[in-house]
Amino acid sequence: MRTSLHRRRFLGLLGAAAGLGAAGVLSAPVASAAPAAAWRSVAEDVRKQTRWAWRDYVAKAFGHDQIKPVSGGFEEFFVPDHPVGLTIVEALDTLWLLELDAELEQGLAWVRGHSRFDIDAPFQVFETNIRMLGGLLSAYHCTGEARMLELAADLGERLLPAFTKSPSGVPYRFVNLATGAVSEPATNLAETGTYITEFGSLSKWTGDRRFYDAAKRAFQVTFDNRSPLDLLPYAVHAETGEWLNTTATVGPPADSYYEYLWDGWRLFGDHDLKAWYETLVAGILNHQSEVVGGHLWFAQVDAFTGAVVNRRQSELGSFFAGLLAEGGDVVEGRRYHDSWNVVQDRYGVLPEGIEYPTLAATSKGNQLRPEFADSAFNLWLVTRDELYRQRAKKHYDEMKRTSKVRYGYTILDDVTTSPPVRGDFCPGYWWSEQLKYYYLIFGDAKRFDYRDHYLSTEANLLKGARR
Ligand code: IFL
Repeated sequence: MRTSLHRRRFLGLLGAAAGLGAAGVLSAPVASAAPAAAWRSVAEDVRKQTRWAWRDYVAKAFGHDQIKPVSGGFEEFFVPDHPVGLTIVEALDTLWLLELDAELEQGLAWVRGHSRFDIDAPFQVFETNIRMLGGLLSAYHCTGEARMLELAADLGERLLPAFTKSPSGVPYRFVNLATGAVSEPATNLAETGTYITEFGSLSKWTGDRRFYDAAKRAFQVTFDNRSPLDLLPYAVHAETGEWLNTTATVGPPADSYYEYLWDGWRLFGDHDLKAWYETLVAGILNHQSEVVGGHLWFAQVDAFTGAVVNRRQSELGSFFAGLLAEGGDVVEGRRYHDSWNVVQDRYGVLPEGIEYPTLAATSKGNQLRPEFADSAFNLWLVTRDELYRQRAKKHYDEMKRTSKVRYGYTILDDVTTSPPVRGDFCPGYWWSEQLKYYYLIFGDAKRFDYRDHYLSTEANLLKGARR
């Protein structure tokens, strides 16, 4: 835990502005519980929606990375003309958890027959890791099928040059999967530090330490370069390890860097990662938090002076509420989720970006985002407060109301109009994230260990499958 000085200062700020008791405990009553059967029927509905959307994906876009659910077309995610079955790989552990076993077998059969990674094109290392490597590893964890681990090991090997060819150990953004050629050294925190759980699982399951060590080194380089305020700017150069800007944010492109410090500790018991998480989150709570209109937000600040750079908040930042709670800062996590809940109440579907003093939307679309449901799920796991199920239910209902189209679920281009303006695209993460969070929070999934589990930033299940 961070020092009591940090904690007292922060709670003092919250208590004064937001009516917290002396112990820093929220005074709002815990919402009353709906009968378990009512929640189970919502979970069953999630399962029905998943099966329905999967059938349309198979009919219209099977093997392609992502379906265009309005037109019934498709598009690739990593490289044009090089599908890697992204939606299938993202969906595998969700299908397993939801006990959609016929659909799971369809997906596994495609992967067995078609997945190969000797592709002569640059792939984004971060996205390939969290989506493809994580998807294959979670499929292995859930099904025990050795082929999934073989494919993961092959892919991990092809990603490794991004780390080993970098003089500093901070990974390049792109690597050619066939040749190992690296490119784009100007990178950011998320693309530097979102590897330890996938690479670490690969190390654990193959006995090859190189993956874990590469992921940890990238953390070490950036942590050692922290500012005197214990903050990290978000832009970094892979070859030198030097900062390319001075702005600190908890949103993109930094977000999952913090998540993976905590997760690396949780999954592998690495005390360095825990200490680094606590140091940096103390810096964030001390220098980035502010209460505006009774609501807790995290400003973007200059990492060296603490001066506020702007008061914009990305929807992706809402994941931080759940992370804070997981890391022991439950009061702050709850408070931050309350802030985002005000945005959900205002817009129905969260806009991609807001200016938090006014809650005005600065980016009006919504790319079918999971973060609010993700943090509701994590807060529910930590507190078991029904409030978070109710917020997740509203998220689910709003998604059904606004995003359900002929062949599945689509992104929205503008959530501020009524009805919202729809796009024509379903991101791969929807299959891995929302469907899983909803099912697990509403149901009592018998294949999921609610007490001891790990879901990655992409919600890939790397621990806690009950086979
Ligand atoms: O890929 C998803 C994942 O949750 C992440 N960043 C953004 C995506 C979802 O919004 O880490």
